[in-house]
Amino acid sequence: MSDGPIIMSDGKDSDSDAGLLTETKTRTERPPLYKVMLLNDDYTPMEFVVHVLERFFGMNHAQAFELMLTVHKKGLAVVGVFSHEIAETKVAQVMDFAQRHQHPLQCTMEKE
Ligand code: TYC
Repeated sequence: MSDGPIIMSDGKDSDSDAGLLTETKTRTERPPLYKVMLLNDDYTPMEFVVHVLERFFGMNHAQAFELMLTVHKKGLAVVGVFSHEIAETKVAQVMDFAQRHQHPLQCTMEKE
């Protein structure tokens, strides 16, 4: 007489999952992105804003001039989209540079 499966009170044999693999699907979320924005004001010279866009946002002169005019006309514009750490660095660099030149230029960031 051979030993058969041990039958449990719930009707399943004790080894019913033998050989099954446990697959866990892990969702990898992308880190959030942040818009960096420049705000218009009445005092910061246009050339200074163009210089900021060239220096900290890697734009050529024509791109920088066009975006400066957009901020001037619309009140604000997104000048780049970055990870949280890079966005914070850009904002700090622009704010520090403006303050050192005594211009009231404002730069902010916002979750996309
Ligand atoms: N409005 C400013 C002027 O007429 C120019 C300016 C543009 C200032 C963009 C800030 O983010 C700015 N001199």
